[in-house]
Amino acid sequence: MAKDIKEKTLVSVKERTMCEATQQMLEKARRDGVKLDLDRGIEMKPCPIGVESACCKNCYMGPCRLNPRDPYKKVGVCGATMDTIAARNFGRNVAAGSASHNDHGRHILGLFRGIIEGKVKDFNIEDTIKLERVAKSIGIEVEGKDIYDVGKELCDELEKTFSNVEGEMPFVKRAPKSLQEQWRKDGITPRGAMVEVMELMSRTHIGCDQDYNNLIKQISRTALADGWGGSMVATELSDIMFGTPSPTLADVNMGVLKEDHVNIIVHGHEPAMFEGMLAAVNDAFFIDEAKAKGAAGINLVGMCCSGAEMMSRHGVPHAGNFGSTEAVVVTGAVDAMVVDIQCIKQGLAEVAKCYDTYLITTNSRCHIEGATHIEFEEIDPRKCTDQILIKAIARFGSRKMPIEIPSQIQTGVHGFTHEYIEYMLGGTFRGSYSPLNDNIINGRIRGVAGVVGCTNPKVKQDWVHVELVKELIKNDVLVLQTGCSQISLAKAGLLVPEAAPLAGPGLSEVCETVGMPPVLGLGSCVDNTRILIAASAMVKAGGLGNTIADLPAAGCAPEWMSEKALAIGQYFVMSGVYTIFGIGFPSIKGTKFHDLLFDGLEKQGYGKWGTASDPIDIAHMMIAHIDKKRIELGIDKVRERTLVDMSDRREIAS
Ligand code: SF4
Ligand code: MSK
Repeated sequence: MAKDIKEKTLVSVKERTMCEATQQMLEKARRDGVKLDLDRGIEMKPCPIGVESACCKNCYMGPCRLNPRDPYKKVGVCGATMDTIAARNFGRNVAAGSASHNDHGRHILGLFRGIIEGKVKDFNIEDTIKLERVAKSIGIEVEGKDIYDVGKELCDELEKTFSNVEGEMPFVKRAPKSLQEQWRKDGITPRGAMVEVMELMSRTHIGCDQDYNNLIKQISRTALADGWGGSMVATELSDIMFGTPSPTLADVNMGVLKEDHVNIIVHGHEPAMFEGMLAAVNDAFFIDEAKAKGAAGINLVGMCCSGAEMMSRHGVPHAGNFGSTEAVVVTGAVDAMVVDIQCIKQGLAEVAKCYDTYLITTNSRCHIEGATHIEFEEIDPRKCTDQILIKAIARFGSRKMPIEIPSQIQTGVHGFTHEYIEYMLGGTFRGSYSPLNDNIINGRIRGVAGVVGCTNPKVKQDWVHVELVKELIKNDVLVLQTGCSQISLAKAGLLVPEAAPLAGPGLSEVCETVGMPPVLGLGSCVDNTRILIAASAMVKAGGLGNTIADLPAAGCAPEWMSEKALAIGQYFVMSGVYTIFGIGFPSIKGTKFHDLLFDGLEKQGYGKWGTASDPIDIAHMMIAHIDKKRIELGIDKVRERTLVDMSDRREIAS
């Protein structure tokens, strides 16, 4: 083990994370001489020029560094200005983020096609009602047709999400009409993901598009190709194939590991391999094999976004978010950490080696030096999953590491969807968003916030998420969550109906009446598209304006870190949402490009970006925006409500 940890230089584990289980494992790792991302995060001193995106390495005349404190004093060797450099850097981040989600969506579509064509036998169509609903939403006739014929048409239509070179992506039709028209007028309606990413990369090459006002159009089109394209395809087809989630109780945090079980963690983003593992761990043969090695059984748990998705869909326990993926290995109890794509730290290979854990990569698009690679193929999932089980069971049988499992477990309700919100608030026979809109109009619910995204070791893990959400619900703002943020709040115990008293009087009244938590978990980071659909449904239900930008709503990624997060933020902004990023933002305040993102886009009728680091400040920026929208809608005067107590009730009854 690496013995280079200098106690003097380390800050208290309590400053690195508010997750007690992760604190315990960070302490242990330090004792063991193993360095985790949470400590690497404080040691790394980021380049101050890079932080504000004032450098360019798009050609070898550079790299060119401009002065962030005096951004217009210098230009690059080619003459590129600060605005061009920042816009190109931002654009390339968005291209990578959008490419990641579209790559994910394209693989999900490939699996769906395999099922429809009968080539993939081990997966199925679980939700035929949703298949028909999604098909109808993009104009496919379903009446009287065989479900596989509808599926074939849906495949062919959704293929255009990726391969179109002209026209519009199919799911653009699901956005509010006025927003579609605005995109068309501004020339930013996404055509196909491949062409959008290709054009953005081409336009950001040296000597091409050097006007940030023109670049932002292709940046926006590429981001919209993520939210209304690949991500939405991934979410909708995953629901169709594996089942649309509905609220379910699930356990979160490292206490879900079991010392007397073979523990297998799945971490990443695409659900197919995890679904394959779920089937394999229930095979009596492997359960007997595990028992023969002295285990009480096999314990399959998730982490990060794969985990959030499987928890929503099947109630599979979840061991923690992005900030805990290395820490969990320090328990010594993880027999195999199985990964597919995205947000998998290379540092895991070293930590896994230190604790004698198998780190197993399964996807041809994501190998890690030092990890064992066992390729997962949807056409024959057991070939991969059985080998994983054999290795994990063998590791259990020869465990050498001392085991220390933190005791923390929080049970919460997960698995909300835009469909379930409609049913929950509208009822079985009148499912609609009108009751939600009514509660916003009458002021019981002040507005809706999406709080989503990663954790980032630049700051204390989970803290901004938790404090921000507490402040929002206290002020009657209903919070929708996805991704690693949802896990932060689950660990803090807010994803339960019993958290309703933490909300303000109006929101808490709605939660008590419906029996729902004030914080609704909607799944993984691709599932942010559920928020887009919910927002579109709110517009369609009426009373809250004509487009998403009119809604009393706002979004935040308090601890963002990935390029995917930037693509998500930009598609929310271009869908009409005020979107705040915590930690910081890669542009310089006062420059023209920064002003365009943080003000100009709103003046064009879209949303806008914001940034702040203090959770209470962020909450009140979001609330101020929600209140501004309430005034614009003319619903700022909260209707006088008579609160009826028990003595009133007796009087009424007598
Ligand atoms: Fe420098 Fe221009 Fe080359 Fe960028 S593209 S590295 S600014 S010369
Ligand atoms: S995994 S993108 S750390 S949410 Fe989706 Fe979590 Fe952010 Fe990755």
